Amino acid sequence: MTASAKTLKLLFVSTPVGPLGSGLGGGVELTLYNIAQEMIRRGHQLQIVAPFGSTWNDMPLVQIPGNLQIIAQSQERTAPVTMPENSLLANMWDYARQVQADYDLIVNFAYDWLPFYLTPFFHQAIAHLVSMGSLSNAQDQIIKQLAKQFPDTIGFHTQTQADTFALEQQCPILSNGIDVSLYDFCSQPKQQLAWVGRIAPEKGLEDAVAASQSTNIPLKIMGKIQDESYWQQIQQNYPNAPWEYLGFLSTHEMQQVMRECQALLMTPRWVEAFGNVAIESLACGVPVISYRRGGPAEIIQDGKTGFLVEPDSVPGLIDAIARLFQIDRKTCRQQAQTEFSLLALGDRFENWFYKILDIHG
Ligand code: HBI
Repeated sequence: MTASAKTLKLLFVSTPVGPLGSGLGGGVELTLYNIAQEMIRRGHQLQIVAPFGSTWNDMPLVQIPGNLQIIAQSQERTAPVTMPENSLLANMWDYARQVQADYDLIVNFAYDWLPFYLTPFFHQAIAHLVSMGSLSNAQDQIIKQLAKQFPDTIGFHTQTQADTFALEQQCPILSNGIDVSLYDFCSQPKQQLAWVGRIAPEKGLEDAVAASQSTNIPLKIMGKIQDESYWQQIQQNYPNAPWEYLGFLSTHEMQQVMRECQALLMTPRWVEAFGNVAIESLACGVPVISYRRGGPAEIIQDGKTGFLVEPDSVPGLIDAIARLFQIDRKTCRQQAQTEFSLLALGDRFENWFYKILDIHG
């Protein structure tokens, strides 16, 4: 450890939509876990403020009770900020307020109004990792307001995602990363496709099922069912599609299925902030076929590590599936290893933290 690269005392405050390990937190759960793991490996001290019932027993958690926050993507753009009684979000941030003097930096992983609003009331620095694109006017406004005061403290995953907030300031773009060693390369896939993600309208699963029905290539579906009626509707609309739902799997189990697929299909209806599943797929050597929308459009090297398709075009997906022979699966794995490793992720986040604290690494 060089003299200037200081050991930090970090307090990570989780997303309040579900216990860590439940899958309800979507991509931000994996992001939080990976950054925490890498900061600990680098010798920083870390505490994670997590919802009660979190199951990450290999991480330093403080579990806070309270009622979950409504997921932001189910709200209207003009929806007012809502707080349930005995709000978990409020309880987590009251804890953070009480212990803030014990830490050099607090890092917020919630896509909620409160932590952004509270920032000027804290005497400790707070970094915000914005985990989704623009969804509501109230959230846009509070992010805009904070970006004016502390532009270095608002981090995004991709420029496309940051652009949805139309900020005047240029804020840090952090990409994302995974522990590539957890994903096993496979050179000879089976005749099957993968779709991985929260089963909810913004993820556009129906298009992947439609493509599976048209090509008659089996589709392995993995992820948390967040919207049951949406899932039921898909099953009714595509009764003959050869899909199989495998549930919400651990990273190890998911990659065991993913790696044997010809491709991952990504069908986002919204501007996906990043798309963790895209780099998980690349790590397995699996090309990604995705709508040219949001994070995946900045990750996939069109024609080299997958294909970018006209948004919402099922024929586009089918055409890309027919061209998969053009992709060298080893190139996919290599991109994950160079751009999206834990080392690359850790450098980006550590440099962000040092910059906020004005420590020159
Ligand atoms: N909704 N209100 C709210 N707060 C969050 O932190 C949140 C969310 N919806 C989804 C979500 N976080 C994560 O799944 C994404 O950030 C990836």
